[in-house]
Amino acid sequence: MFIDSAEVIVTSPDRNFVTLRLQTDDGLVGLGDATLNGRELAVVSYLRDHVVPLLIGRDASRIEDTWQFLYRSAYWRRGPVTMAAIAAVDVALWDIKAKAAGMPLYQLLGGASRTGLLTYGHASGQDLPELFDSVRHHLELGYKAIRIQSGVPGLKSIYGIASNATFEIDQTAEGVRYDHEPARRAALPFEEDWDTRSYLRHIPTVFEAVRNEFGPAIPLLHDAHHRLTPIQAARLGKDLEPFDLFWLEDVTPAENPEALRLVRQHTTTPLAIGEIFNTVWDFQQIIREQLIDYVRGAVTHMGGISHLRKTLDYAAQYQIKSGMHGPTDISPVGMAAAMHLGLAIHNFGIQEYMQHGERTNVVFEQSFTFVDGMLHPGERPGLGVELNVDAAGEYPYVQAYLPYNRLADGTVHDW
Ligand code: KDG
Ligand code: MG
Repeated sequence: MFIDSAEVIVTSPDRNFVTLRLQTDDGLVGLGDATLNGRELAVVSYLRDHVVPLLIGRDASRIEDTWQFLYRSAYWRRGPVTMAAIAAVDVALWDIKAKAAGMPLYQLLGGASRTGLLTYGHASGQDLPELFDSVRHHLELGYKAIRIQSGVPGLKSIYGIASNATFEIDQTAEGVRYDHEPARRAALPFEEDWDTRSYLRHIPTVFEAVRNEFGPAIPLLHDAHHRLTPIQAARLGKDLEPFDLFWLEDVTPAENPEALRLVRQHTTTPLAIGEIFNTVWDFQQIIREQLIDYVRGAVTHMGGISHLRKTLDYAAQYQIKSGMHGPTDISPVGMAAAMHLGLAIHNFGIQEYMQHGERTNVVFEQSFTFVDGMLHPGERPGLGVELNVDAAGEYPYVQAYLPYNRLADGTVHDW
C-alpha cells in the first residue's frame, strides 16, 4: 500500500480550512487537517513544498516511521507550522489504515472506552440577559456542559463573545451560525481592547449570576485566554471557587507553563491549558508536577493522533484528562480524529464542540452524531469524513486574521 498522490486542498466555506488528501495505489483516500488559524498558507507551503515530495512512493502503512522521519529529518523541530503539517500526514495515514482494515478508526486505537463523548459548547453574551439566552439555547441543543464568556463593562470587544463577531461573508444566511469565530476576513487584524482589573472584578459576578439562574449542577467552564499574570490567575481561580468550575482555561500565557505552580498553590479551581502547545515536551513538566487537570492539545496542532496519544497516555499516569481543543478552526477532519481518539483513551475528560456552519458540512461529509450533548464519531471505516472536492473548490482561500489586544494606553497585550 503506497502513497500515490498527496494533495493540499485549501477551502473557505465558512472559514479557511487546510486539508491534506492522500491516495494510495489501491485507491484508498486518507484525510488530515492542517488548519492553523490566521497562518493557513504557511502550513500549505510547508506541506506542498517540503512534505508532499517526500510522501510519494512511501509505504502508507508505516505511520510511526513516517512521523519520526518527518519530525527528525527536518532538523528544525516543533512549532505550530511543522506540527500541524505532520499532524495532517499522521491523521491521513490513520484514516487509510482504518479504511484498509474496514473499521472505524477508534477500533484500531483499542476500541471504545465509553458510549459517547461529553462535550461543552460556548455560551456568551455582552451582558447577563444575552448570556442567559445563550446558555438556554445551548441547553436546548442538548449540551450538558457549557463554557461561559461575558462582556466586561467598559470594554468594547473582547474574546469569546459571539455577538461581537463580524464577518465579510454573509453570516446571516440561513443555516450559517457560529458561536464565536474570532478570525475576521480582512487584510489586517482587528483590534480589541483589554483591562485586566475590570475583567477580574466582573467575571466572578457573572458566575454567581449564572449559578443563581441555572443551579449548581451544570458543569461550567471559562477561558481566560492567556491574559493574566500568575498572581492575577491565582486570584481569579480563588474568586471562582464558590462557583465550582469544571475548569479554568489558559490563565497564563503559554511561554512559561511552570507559572502554573504559583496558581496551583492558591486555588483548587481545576486548570486546563495547551491549545497552542505542539508537543509532549510542552506538557512534560506541568504533567509531571501535576500543575494541570486537563490537556487542551488538539490532534491538529499536536502532531496528530500518534503524538497526542503519547501525551495523553503520559498524562493518564498523573490522573490528568483530555480536554481536546475543538473550536471552529479545527476542521471536521480534525474533529473526527479527536472523537476517535477520545472514544478510545481511558483518560478522556471532555470534548469542546462549537459546531461548524452549513457550507462546511457540505464540503466535509461526516458520519458523527451529536445526541443529548454526547458526540460519537460513527461506524464508517476510517475517520468517517469525506471531502467533497468539487464543493471545496467553490470556496477559495480568503485572507483572515485573529484579532489582537491593546490596553487603554496603547500597549499591545496578549490576546
Ligand atoms: O484560533 C484561535 C481559537 O481557536 C481560540 O481562540 C479558541 O481559545 C479558544 C477555545 O478555547 O476554543
Ligand atoms: Mg481556549
